Amino acid sequence: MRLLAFSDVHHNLMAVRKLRAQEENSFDAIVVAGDIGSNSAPDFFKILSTFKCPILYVYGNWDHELTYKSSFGRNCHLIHSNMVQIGKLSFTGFSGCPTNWGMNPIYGKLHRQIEADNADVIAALKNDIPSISKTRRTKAYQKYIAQRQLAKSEALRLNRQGVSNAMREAGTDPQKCIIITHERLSRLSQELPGTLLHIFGHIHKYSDHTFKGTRYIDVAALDRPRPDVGNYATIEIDSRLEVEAKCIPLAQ
Ligand SMILES: [Mn+2]
Repeated sequence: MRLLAFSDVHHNLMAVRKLRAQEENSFDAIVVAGDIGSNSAPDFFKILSTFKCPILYVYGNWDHELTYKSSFGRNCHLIHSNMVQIGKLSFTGFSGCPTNWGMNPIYGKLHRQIEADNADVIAALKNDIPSISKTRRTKAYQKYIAQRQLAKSEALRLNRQGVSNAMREAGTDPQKCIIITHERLSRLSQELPGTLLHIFGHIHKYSDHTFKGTRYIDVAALDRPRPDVGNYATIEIDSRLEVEAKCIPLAQ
């Protein structure tokens, strides 16, 4: 099993074209750990679709305008608490992150509930422009703001739970499971001990380390390439995990 993994393109389609030109058609799957850039997504997936393998992706905060029903082609699979099986490996994870959950359905549901609970405050903010500063001093307004803040971390908790549930329901062996998210998942060793590999991005650097049997690989340097570090990775998964980090020279 050979994977190509990268993240945080931030509309930089030139980097993706270079990456494509540099690589052979030799992957079993491509993993994209979010922050494609909402408007660039159709072109981005068009380039990647020239690889003849499935593309597994999650959304990040830069993808907040993309719906969870968009289809970028039959080979492209949005990862969102679902399981995708490729060979002997299972892929799961979730889309969106607390920086901006965008259209994440779990966050959307929480958000709608808060809007309904605070309809009076929202109406006062909209309609009563001369006394907006007065509204902002009310307890009801403070409560509304506090609820909106809390919804971000609650969405994270529920999305994490969605991944655990999906793995449990599918009877997935964590040692054959790859978890993809935009932001690194903390406490993974407690919730899903023995997970084979966690691929993520968001913090713009390349890093690769192992903790309690799980390999953590941050592949988020594509938009800010440095010659001394990799900005995408090819990952061989057999009895052991071999990672080759690569760099795209963006200088002309
Ligand atoms: Mn990000």
